[in-house]
Amino acid sequence: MNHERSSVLFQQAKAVIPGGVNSPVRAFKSVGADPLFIKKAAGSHIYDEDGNDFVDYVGSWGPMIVGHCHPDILKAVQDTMASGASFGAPTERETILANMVIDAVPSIEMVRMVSSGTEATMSAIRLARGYTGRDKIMKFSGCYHGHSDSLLVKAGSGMATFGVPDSPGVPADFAKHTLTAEFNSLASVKELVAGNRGAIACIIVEPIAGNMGTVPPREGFLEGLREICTNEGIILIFDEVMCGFRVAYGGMQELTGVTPDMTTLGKIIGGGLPVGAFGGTREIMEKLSPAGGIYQAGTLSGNPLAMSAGIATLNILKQPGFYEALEEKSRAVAEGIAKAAKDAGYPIYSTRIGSMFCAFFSKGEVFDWPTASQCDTRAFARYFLGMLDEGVYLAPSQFETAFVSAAHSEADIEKTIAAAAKCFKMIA
Ligand code: HOZ
Repeated sequence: MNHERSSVLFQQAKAVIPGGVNSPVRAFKSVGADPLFIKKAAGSHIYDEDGNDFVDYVGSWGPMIVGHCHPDILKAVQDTMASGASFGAPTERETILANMVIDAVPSIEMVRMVSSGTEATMSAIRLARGYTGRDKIMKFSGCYHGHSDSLLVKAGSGMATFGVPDSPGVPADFAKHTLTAEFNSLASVKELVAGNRGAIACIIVEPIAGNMGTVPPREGFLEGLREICTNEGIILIFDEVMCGFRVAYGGMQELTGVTPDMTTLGKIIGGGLPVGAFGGTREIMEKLSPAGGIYQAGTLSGNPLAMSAGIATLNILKQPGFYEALEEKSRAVAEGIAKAAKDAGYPIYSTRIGSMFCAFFSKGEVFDWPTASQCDTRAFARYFLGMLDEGVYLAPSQFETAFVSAAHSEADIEKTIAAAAKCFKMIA
């Protein structure tokens, strides 16, 4: 496969953009290759600058649940653009999307729109601290909640990919307020709570960890967190930036019946445009400025284009049978890849919830960061490059999630499974 033009563009980018990319995992560094520069996308396919065509399982890292360039979203954005891209003043669309989010997500009675998932989690943490009057927060190793100082401690995603769980530049005085437990271990949470009684403002968790691969919660884990938080006056925050509107219309909280106090969202609710949101009970949310005293603001918050794309996307997701059809496709592709590995004599550990899945290059179960970090990342890199050669575009890291969209066809899925069979035979 020819990558000549991508290589030239990468060299040019490296001269003016650190590492040649505007977000680290995109650089393909951990799989020992140069990134592809993308020219366009349509439905379930993306096309690079050399004219290569790929079945896409990155989906812009989650937002593209209905596929690229869906006509309803295109029209909504074009119509909105014609009346102005941004005003820095309220618009009706913000209330429409807020109401759709409130109707969908069990924990949300009020919501504030922002421009990214990082902003959403950062602001949710500030609100939890301001509301409780406590400084400490708890997160889980391998979970990633964006790149704000408090949350960049033992983080997943790019941090896990590059093996640098803590970043220089985060003052130790900030990081000391972040306690880190193990995902799926209530014992580790209880121990930290016992040692910090009355000092913890919130526990923030990805209810499906999606930034150390895809790691579902074990039975009772989220329920246990709910109970601990209720008993200890700790705010429970579900970071559903990735799984919100993805695993079900009401996200993981709808699927599990566990309702947090606050929720962060992003990705899908912006239909591919920059967006984030955080919401929760009326009592907590009304502490936010200008209703209350806890400050948070943004020039492009509630941006008209992002709101329109979000409304159009949610209207598609609400159509009867949407999630059932997506579930069927996702099951077929994840199970097909796992079977291809087994048939090749190279069994993997396969996880999936809804349209989020991961092929862990591990012989044993993966249920937290210590088990995820044992994966054979070199073998993954060979698999990734092989799949790319076969026309399948996966996230360039073992520690990311694959996303299926409604646009993936039977032919896409067959092609993916055939490619996987070939790649696993090569690795075995
Ligand atoms: N943090 C994102 C993956 N979990 C990567 C975002 C990007 O590179 O666009």
